[in-house]
Parts: sequence; C-alpha cells; structure tokens
Amino acid sequence: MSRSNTANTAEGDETVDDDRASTSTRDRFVNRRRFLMTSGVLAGVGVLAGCSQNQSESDDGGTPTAEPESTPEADEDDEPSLQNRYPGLRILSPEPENGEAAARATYGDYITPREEHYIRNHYPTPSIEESEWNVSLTGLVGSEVDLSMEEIKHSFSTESVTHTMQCSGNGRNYFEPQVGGNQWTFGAAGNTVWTGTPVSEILEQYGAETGDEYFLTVMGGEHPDGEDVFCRSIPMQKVMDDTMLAYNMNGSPVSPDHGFPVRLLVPGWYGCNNVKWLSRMHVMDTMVIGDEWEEPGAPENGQRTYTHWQQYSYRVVPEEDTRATHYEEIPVYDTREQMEQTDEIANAYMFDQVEKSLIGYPGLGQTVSPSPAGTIEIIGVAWAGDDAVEAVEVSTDGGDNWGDAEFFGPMDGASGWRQFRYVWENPSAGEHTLVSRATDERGYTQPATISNPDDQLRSIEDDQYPWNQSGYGCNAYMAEAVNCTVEE
Ligand SMILES: Nc1nc2c(c(=O)[nH]1)N[C@H]1C(S)=C(S)[C@@H](COP(=O)(O)O)O[C@H]1N2
Ligand SMILES: [Mo]
Repeated sequence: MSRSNTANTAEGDETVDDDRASTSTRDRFVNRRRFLMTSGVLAGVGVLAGCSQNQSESDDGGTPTAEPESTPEADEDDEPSLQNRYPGLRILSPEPENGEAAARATYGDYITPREEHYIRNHYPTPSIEESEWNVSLTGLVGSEVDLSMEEIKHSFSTESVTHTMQCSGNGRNYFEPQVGGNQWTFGAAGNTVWTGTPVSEILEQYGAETGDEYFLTVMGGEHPDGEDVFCRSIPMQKVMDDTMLAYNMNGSPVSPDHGFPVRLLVPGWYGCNNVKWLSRMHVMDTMVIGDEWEEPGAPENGQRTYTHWQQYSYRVVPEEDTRATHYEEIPVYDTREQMEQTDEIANAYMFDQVEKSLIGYPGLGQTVSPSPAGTIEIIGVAWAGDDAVEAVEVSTDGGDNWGDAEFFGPMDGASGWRQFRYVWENPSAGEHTLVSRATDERGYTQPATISNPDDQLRSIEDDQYPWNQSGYGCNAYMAEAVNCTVEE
C-alpha cells in the first residue's frame, strides 16, 4: 500500500477533523469483501448473520443519531452488513465503519465479545492478505527491516494482555453545547485479551534507539490517497514497557475491522494510540512534528499528512484556543496529569486513559425487581488506563449518598477493567438514578459533571470535566447515570 504523502485530496473536501466521522463518499480503494473471505472470520460471520439483534432495548442512551439497522441487509456481493457482523453494536456509520456497544449489558461482564466491541474507523476497513503484509521498521535503528507476519508471529516471544480499549470520543454525546463528530454515548469501550509480539524485542533485535527521550511513530496502512496517514507517536518508555504488535483478539485473529492482520496495542491508553493495519514503525527523537511530516503549506491547504492525528487531533482544546499547541516532547504522559500541568502542556494529548466506571446492570431505563431477600445487585466495570483502580463507590440517589462497591472477577494487571458489585438494600419502588465513580491508585476520582465552555477549563476542577472542542475524555459520572425503575 502506498505511503506517498504527495497525492491531493480527490474531491477537495475538508480534511477530516478530530476523531470525527469522515462522511465523504470518496471512491472505494480496496475490495473489503474479498478480504473477509481470506481472513478466517467468515465462519463466525455466518453464525452472526443468523442472529437477531434485538440488543438495543431502551438502552441507546437516548441518542438522536443513527438507529441500528433493523433489517439485515446484504451488500452487493453478499457480504453481511456491519450490523450483521457485529450484532451487539449500534451502528453510527456503516462506512467508514463506526459502531458502539448498544446495551449497558456489555459492562456487566469481564470479556467483551468481538461482536460487542466498538469499532472506530476514520477510513474504510481495508482488504489485506496476511501473506502479503509487511511491517517496516525505519528511523533511528541499526538496520531497517521489513517484517512479514510470519516473522512477527514466530521469530519473537508471544505475550497476552487484557486491555480496556476506549475511544477518546466516548461520551462525546453528553457535551453541551454539542460538539461535532460521531455521537458516542457510553459504548465506545470494550475489554479484550490481545495476543502478540512485544515491540521491545523487535526494537532491540534491530538496534533501535530505545532511551526514554525517543518516540516510536507508528502508521496505519489504510489511508486513501491524499488523506492523512493514521499516525501516532508513542513515547519509548511506554513502548519498551508493554506495547505489542497484536494479531489475536480473544483467541481469534483480530477481525478486519479491528485491525487485521496486526495492530499496535498500547495497554491502558486511549484507542487512538492502538494503530490498526500497522504498516510502519519509525524511531524518532521527537513526536511527529514539523514540515518534514507535513505537506508544504500545511495546515492551511488541508494536507496534514503524518502530523494530523498526533498534533491537531486527540487534544483537549478549550473553547478559547484556536488550535492545539504542538510540542516535540512533553514531560508526562498520563492524560490526567498532563491536564494539571497546563504551564507546560497547554492541551493534553490523549495517551493514558483517565479513571472511569460504567454500570452494566441495571441497564438504562430498565425495570428491575428485588431478589427474595429484598436487594438488587448493581454491577459494573471500572478502569483507569495503565493505573490500577483503587475503589468504586455507588450512589442510588443521583449522587447524594455513596457506598463502597466491592471488586470481583479476574485481575490481569492494570490495563483491563475490574468488575464491581454493590448490594442495594431495600430499594423502594419507583424511579431511581444510579451512578458509580472510580478512584485510581494516583488518588484521582471521576468528576460529577461536564463544565460549561465559558469556564475555559483545561483540567478537572471543582468536580467538573473540562468541556473541550472535540468532546474527548469524558468521565463525568452524572453523564453516565442509569435511570431505572424498581418494581413493587
Ligand atoms: N490505522 C488506523 N488505526 C486506528 C484508527 C484508524 O482510523 N486507523 N482508529 C483509532 C481509534 S480513534 C480508535 S478509538 C481505535 C479503535 O479500535 P477498534 O476499532 O478496534 O475498537 O483504533 C485506532 N486505530
Ligand atoms: Mo478513538
């Protein structure tokens, strides 16, 4: 696939901004369908196509946007639709493929099945033959190399990690005033086991610079000609710690839409860092920045090529800023810690995730009845990026009074979510507002609400999450409240 950055935008349309859907109807550039036939997922697809997908209950977060396609429809050449391939998703756009978990029930379990794991694509899912795919290693290395999938899988160690993948834009729908882009509610998060090759071994094998001052700039191979390369710069410290080239997801090959045949996996960090259809890794002594990585005249002419997704997008930008300030490097990577260091980092980068929790039962708008013992067990999940979750509290009265939840289930390192339960004693009949809030090992706790744009916040202050132009990073617990009805 071409890595050229010289092509013009085919239709002269605006460069896609932020984590927003590209709605342009540019030409298909690959045959997605043939890809599915060759990637080993078709057997699963057949099963899914037979399922009904009545998952969305009343549980759609009350969003005004796309309804799930209710009628299973085949594409021209009989590939099952995105909805049929992923019956647990509410589809936000069929192409590029974007969808989120349709029901809160996804957050009542530990492992998220592939059919319920959100998909976030800027460009259509590409058609890739595994046997023809290479990942190149370039830049500050002893010797540059093209690695086949065979080498990636079998010339190095194999690792597995549980990781809560979450889109930076999850919860964007709750921002007021509304911000543009895919209107994700709660569902752009999932917890899965990823298997692959530690990137550190590959870098060491080929003599790369691996000190803390370096960055690994990683690029997706799927961009249509003239579009920005999906490119991210990961600090070397994190790369050497636990980042891997993942090719299996929950014990099956990563699905086409989730990055087949290989993606970068950055445990605990926002989804955007986990570059899918990985084609190139480039060792640098700064983040990707500057003319060398942009078209001449960028960004005015909309040809931002390699820098766009790292420097312009995925930044916390308050209303008063015209654009994010670009940096060659920053002193801390924890997103919440960056937000606090506004003297040094004007606009936080979406790297390590902030603490968050979601109730999985009861679901939104659900009517539930107490057990014979007169209790209701509220369950959910909590995570805090690559930091451990220390505590979860639950309130059954909209945040006035709180009690401690208890953890249960597996704990596979910090980057996977923890399950929690809270036994609600003697719930009264009628409507209730349930909320949960997590505190991480750094002592950071989820704030209550999203701020007003006028407040121009850059960090979490006074129990408020900073409203920002692209709606990134929302972890305000009132936004995630579950209204339910208890039966007599
Ligand atoms: N090459 C490439 N990688 C990508 C993207 C993309 O559009 N292209 N989207 C990113 C974003 S914004 C997210 S949130 C995650 C989503 O991963 P998933 O679709 O497997 O859930 O992939 C990331 N990796
Ligand atoms: Mo994302």
